[in-house]
Amino acid sequence: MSTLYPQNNAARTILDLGGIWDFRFQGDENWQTIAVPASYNDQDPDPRFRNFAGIVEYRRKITIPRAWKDLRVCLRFDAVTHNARVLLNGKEIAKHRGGFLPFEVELEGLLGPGETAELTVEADNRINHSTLPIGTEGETAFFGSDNPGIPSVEAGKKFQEERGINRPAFDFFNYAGIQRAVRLVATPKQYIRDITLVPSMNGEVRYTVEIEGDSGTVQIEVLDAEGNTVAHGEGLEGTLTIEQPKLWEPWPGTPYLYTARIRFGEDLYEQTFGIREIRVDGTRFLINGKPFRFHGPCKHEDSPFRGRGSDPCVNVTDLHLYHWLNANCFRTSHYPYAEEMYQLCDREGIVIVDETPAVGMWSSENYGWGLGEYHRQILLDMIARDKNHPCVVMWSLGNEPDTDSLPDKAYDYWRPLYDAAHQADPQNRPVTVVGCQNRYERDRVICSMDVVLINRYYGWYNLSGDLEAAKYAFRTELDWWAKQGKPIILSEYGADTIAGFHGATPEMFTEEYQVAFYEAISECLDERDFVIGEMPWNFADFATCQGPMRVGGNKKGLFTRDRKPKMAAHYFKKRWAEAF
Ligand code: BDP
Repeated sequence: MSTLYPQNNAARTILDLGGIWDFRFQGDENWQTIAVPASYNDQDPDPRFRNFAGIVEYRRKITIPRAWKDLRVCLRFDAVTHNARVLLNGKEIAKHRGGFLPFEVELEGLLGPGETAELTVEADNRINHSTLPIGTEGETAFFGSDNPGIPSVEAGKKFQEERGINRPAFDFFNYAGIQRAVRLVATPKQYIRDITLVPSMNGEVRYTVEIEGDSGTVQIEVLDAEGNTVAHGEGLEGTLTIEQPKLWEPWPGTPYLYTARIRFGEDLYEQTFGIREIRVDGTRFLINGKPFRFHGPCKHEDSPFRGRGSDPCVNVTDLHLYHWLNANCFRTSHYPYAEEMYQLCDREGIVIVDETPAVGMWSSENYGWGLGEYHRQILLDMIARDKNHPCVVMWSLGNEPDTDSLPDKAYDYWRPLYDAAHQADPQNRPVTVVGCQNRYERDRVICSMDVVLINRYYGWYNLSGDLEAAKYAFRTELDWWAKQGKPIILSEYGADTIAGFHGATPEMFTEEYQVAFYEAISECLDERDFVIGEMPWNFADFATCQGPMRVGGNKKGLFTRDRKPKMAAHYFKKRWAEAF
């Protein structure tokens, strides 16, 4: 479903419903206070907030302004994690599956101008074999401490299950709730439903507009950054021409943005876009015909207090730290981020690899769980949401699936998704899926992608602490990739590092080891032309579920969770300053 990002303009009005809502665990009697948008998990010290698996309820009153007469009114949720049910005065009005993409519901016939109703949102944080990301159902958790087969431990697991437990098959805290904005949006009754823009470097912009209603023809006008009209057209689709177009260039170039102003009857929508072309040519990744090298750490949506909750201050601070680092990109590991982050990256010139929430598929059994159709739908919704952003240069179908145990089965699962992404994307961006450290020579999926993205932990999870052996092993693998003729991005590599923990001898967990680790891997990367990118894991320390491998979360950040640089951040700041 495509739902245009809410906009306040001469024709449209937004009423933001952020603030303090009522909250309770379903089944409880009493309500308490909770902030929206934010994950609920860190807003109360009661362990239930961290450990609960099930449905929580949010409640508040909403009123449609009397002035919104003769308008179409929608309730728009940017993301409710993971599954949502929306009720108005106790009556279900919408349901949504998946925790990282928007949905909306029209209020026509449900609530009129001047009327007030009680809005309830049920958010279900349960993860299992039918959700993306995946939760385990009894099998040994990847980051857990369960020893399979020991009767007493098995009994303990059963005890947990009877009481309801979430076991993530992924390495980030399962934050949940209303994590992004909720808004009432008013548009004219006959309205613009969707806009698709496909710009070319020669200044031609193909456009398609979808409308609801028949109140006249569509008018489209393109404005440059100074507000001058530089092209205009008419009709539901066509091609506009901008003379002497200014290109959208990744940082440190100028990410020049145009605005397409679309009018239809009483309605108006302004869609920003950038002119840039993406192409994979042999082992090169070209942006506007120029070879582009990706260098920037992967991220999470993760910060103190808010958990995964969207916050413009955190987003701006993070991107300014990307500039400070001389980084030019990130991957939205491991789910689509809040829309405001993409808008910001459009403006800041930070390039994005946009990833679905298909993470935790590390067993070949996943292919028997019937996830394919749901996965496809999420992928299409993500592309529909993000298709016009110049910052998005590649789609990632998912992170670290099993692709080498049953290579043909894996191929049959991933290939149709690859094709679907190409078909759905009007700009036909390159498509990838991020590979885990595996028997790469058996794999048919990863090497068939447009760009090969591989996560490698030589010197950390394997050959731990021995960087000479790590280099030798990594070079052995790179020799193999050299023969495949593909562009390669090292899409994760890193070492857990306790900020302030030092050693004259660089041993694991010290800041010195993190730097030595990155120096060693850089050495191998710098020898190979076909390596077109490096994305250290991770930008900042982040929250995970509890487990014997995690001391207060994942500590592979270049920054601490409160965004203080470790020594490795300074290492990359210097390395990347020389990389342009
Ligand atoms: C990779 C995963 C990532 C983890 C990372 C780690 O893609 O989500 O956080 O390992 O272990 O396998 O730090």
